[in-house]
Amino acid sequence: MRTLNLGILAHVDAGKTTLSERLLYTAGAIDHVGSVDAGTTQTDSLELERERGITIRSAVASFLVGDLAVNLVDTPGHPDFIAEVERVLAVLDGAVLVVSAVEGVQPQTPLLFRALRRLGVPTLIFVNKIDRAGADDRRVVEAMRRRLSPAIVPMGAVHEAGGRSATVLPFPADDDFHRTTLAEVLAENDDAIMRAYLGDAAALPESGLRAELASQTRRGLLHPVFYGSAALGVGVDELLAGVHELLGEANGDPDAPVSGRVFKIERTASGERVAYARLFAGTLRARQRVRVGGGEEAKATSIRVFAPVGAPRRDIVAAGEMATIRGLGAVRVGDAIGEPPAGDEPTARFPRPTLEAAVVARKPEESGSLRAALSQLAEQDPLIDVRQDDTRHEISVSLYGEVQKEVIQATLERDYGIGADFRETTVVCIERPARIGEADEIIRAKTKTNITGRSSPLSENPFMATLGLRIEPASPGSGIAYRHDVEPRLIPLYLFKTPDMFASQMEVYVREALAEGLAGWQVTDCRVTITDCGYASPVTSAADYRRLTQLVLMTALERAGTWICEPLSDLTLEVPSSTAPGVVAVLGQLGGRVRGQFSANRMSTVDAVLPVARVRQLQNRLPGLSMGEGILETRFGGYQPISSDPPRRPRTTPSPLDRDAWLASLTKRG
Ligand SMILES: Nc1nc2c(ncn2[C@@H]2O[C@H](COP(=O)(O)OP(=O)(O)OP(=O)(O)O)[C@@H](O)[C@H]2O)c(=O)[nH]1
Ligand SMILES: [Mg+2]
Repeated sequence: MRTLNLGILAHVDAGKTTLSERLLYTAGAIDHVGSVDAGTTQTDSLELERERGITIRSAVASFLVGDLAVNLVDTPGHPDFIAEVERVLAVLDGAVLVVSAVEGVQPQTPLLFRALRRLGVPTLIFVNKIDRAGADDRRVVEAMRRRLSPAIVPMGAVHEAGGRSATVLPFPADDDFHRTTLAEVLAENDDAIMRAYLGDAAALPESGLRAELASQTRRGLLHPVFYGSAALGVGVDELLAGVHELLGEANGDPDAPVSGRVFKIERTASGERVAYARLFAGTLRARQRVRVGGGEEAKATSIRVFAPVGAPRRDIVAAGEMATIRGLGAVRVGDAIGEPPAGDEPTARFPRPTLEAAVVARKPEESGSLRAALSQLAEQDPLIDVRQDDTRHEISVSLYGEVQKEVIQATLERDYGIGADFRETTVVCIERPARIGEADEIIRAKTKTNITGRSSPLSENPFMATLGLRIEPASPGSGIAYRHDVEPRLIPLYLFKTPDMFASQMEVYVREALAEGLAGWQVTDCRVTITDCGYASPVTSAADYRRLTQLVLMTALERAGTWICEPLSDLTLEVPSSTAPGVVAVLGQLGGRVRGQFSANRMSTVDAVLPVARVRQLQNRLPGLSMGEGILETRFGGYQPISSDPPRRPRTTPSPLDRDAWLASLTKRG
């Protein structure tokens, strides 16, 4: 059977879960419609989701439309749970981006749309909530053309928007307006249509336009727009037909070697890990052994394939399908199953968390279990970074925001029986090298004089290899770039097989070494070059290179110096115009910078940048400043150097710059 793995994505509260429920109902997979507000939907199944009426984890449900089995993945929209969406994006064949007809394009909308484009996922748009007061489909389409893409094509017209009698009429095949819009957008990517369009638009055959619409939608070049009300079930039939007609299906060779990806991990009551995976190639049977995450093999003890209701239960998953798999040992979210899927690991490149907070068990004797529980949560969510510092042994977790913090706290309490409190939330800074720094360690020799002309401590190189490294600043947001500049004969091929394998292993070591910089923050936006290399076969081991990378890179970094940079929020404020001067003044006091301001209908919109650390303060003061009418939207806005008294973060391991303590800790850790 043909399968389509379909993601439902949107800004928080646009109606993804309500739409998912309606699609399941309309397709006949469930016989009554649950509601988010009553906590009775299929996809919001966690107790916390039902209580809060908000999606926290992605969830899969299947239905059949025509001959197409659809695995629908409902995702969370709240920015605190963006990590969950990132993983799902890697396993989709198509997506429906939901946009509210009242709120229109919201901050997460362009972010998600761009990620879908980058990953080439064919995307339909559903303009939801046409029944709500204030719904305005035309305004929303204009905003989408401006902020998402001009390549969108409305597939129908809304009548009586803004009330319970709102309906949608699909454009008939011979509707001139629709044909012209469609031909115009299609012509952008198709010369034949362009010629026909310029000559005589009426000469374009309807069937040809429709086929080209499907073809361009599948290639991600164009986005058909459907309208409706998920709550009332209006327009959902048309959307379902669009999914069937316009989106492609999964393809992949079931006879090829197994290749898949894990996009979600759940734990059973007894603590067993259940991996949600999508297969791109091959066929995996229960009790078959398969490589997990590029490492060891594990036996898939049981497999449950996602399939529409009524389909026989199968324990064999084939290319294109999704399944839950048990028995895969220490499997983590994002792991490859079998061969890594072709191409690089797809990442949506969403911003990393910019906040963190220490977590303390209310009963000191539960500190150990708290750490274990948090590590389990981090397995399910690789963007939750759990760390424990080396001196105070305090546990902290990285966070996207307060809602995520509350959810972690409630999960610890309910699922693990651990009462825990979060200390104050602080920001996660980064370090950027300030200048170029170089260092090296020569095998069994005194260290050389470095480029700054000062000599290094004359201590013996404790490792059996030579390594020289240079670190230099690179443009903001560029991450860590790595290259090597050494002759192949200096590379220990008996350890790494090929120069490329040496390079990729060294890159892993470099990233590891840059996890904590001079002030304890992640070092980034830099270029690292290997300038020297040497070994003594057969005593030199890979571990020598790993340790030397830590030592040499930190020494080079110390010479370069670092800028400690704090995260910024780009924000949009909407306030009554009479209160705007007061709001702008407070923005200034908080260290913000206004980038633009305009007023219309007695409301002012202010675009500004503010350090993430001050956003809470602004949020707290906004109601008082704006007569309770202010609306604040924030997005990640990059980093800026902190000029005075930048914060330091306690390290999780001794610094290689404190050579004796560091070497002692290596012996202790083995
Ligand atoms: N009037 C109206 N309300 C809707 C419609 N669709 C959803 N809602 C309401 O909007 C609210 C949010 O709906 P959800 O389906 O939970 O939205 P969501 O996008 O899944 O939200 P998150 O998963 O938390 O991001 C709920 O109160 C729904 O009842 C609609 O078509 N019309
Ligand atoms: Mg939801």
